[in-house]
Amino acid sequence: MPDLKDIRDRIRDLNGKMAHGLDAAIDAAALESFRVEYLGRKGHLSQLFKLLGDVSPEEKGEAGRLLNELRDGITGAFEKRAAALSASSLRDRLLRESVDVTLPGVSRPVGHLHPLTRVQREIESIFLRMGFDVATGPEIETEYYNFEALNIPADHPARADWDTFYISDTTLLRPHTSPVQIHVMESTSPPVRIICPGRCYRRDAQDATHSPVFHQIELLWVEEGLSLANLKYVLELFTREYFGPGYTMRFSGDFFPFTEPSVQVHIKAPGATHWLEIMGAGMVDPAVLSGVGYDPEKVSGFAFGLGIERMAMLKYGIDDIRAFLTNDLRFVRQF
Ligand code: FA5
Repeated sequence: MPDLKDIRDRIRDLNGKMAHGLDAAIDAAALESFRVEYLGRKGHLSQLFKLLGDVSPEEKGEAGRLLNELRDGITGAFEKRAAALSASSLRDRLLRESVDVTLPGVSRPVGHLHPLTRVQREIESIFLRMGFDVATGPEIETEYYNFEALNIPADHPARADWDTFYISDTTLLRPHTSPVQIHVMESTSPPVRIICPGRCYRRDAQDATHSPVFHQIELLWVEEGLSLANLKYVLELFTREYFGPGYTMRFSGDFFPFTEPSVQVHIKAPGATHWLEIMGAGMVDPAVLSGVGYDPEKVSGFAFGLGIERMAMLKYGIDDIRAFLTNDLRFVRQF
């Protein structure tokens, strides 16, 4: 039967052991083992409390008080240790994760738009201000939209210039943006006032002014009472807005199966000695209008297709179209 002296001895032993145990608990896992060993359901403390049942009634009160004191002592020491450990692990983490704000940063250079994208957006914005909408169409076209609907039947010699990269027997990479005109007219009643920017593909040999892949902007205006004079006026307004003063525009006769009459437009930069062809244009052929269900007796229209690369070359003095595609940063960074 344990007496008060036994209890006191055991309490002293346990206090000593506990001090060592706590010193050894240097991380969260060791601290948890300590908790289980001393304060757990089957731990040292609860073993001691079990002895209380065998202590004589006269000594029980004092023994209970001493055990409660022991429990408070161990719990307090445990909590102090836990708080100290978590503070030091936080300190470790902060030290580990600290950033030296005095080191130079990683600089990310800001990019900018490719000159062709800029020119395309600039041209679009001029026509948007004049009241045109932007429409787009597929780069893989059917022969129908690319040729027949544009008044170019299968045996027409003009087809040879434009039947280029076939995808299947009846579909090809479009050589111009004119098929978009047909898509738009088929689904819209006049008046129609649109521009259609997009990529085009041709079998042209690469030289300073030709590329097998290039960009066009198509324009189409169909309404009652339009004439070649309206086309000329729109073009004059546009070239003045886009190029500014000093550039000269020249019209000359041309042939396109889908316009009648047809013209070619050349521009000469200030001080330049040569003209650069920038677009084909003309009054929409009545056969094209009736093909989409319009009445050519009531409405007329004009259209053009201009080359975006050539517009950029003229404005920025670029003398070789290949510069747009060579990915030479010295070229691109000038814009
Ligand atoms: C056409 O493509 C007609 N569809 C234009 C048109 C539209 C006429 C509506 C009438 C009514 P053309 O083949 O001339 O026409 O090309 C028009 C412009 O595209 C040229 O003036 C030129 O600026 C540009 N272009 C044509 N081929 C190339 C090429 N290989 N590389 C760069 N630009 C080109």
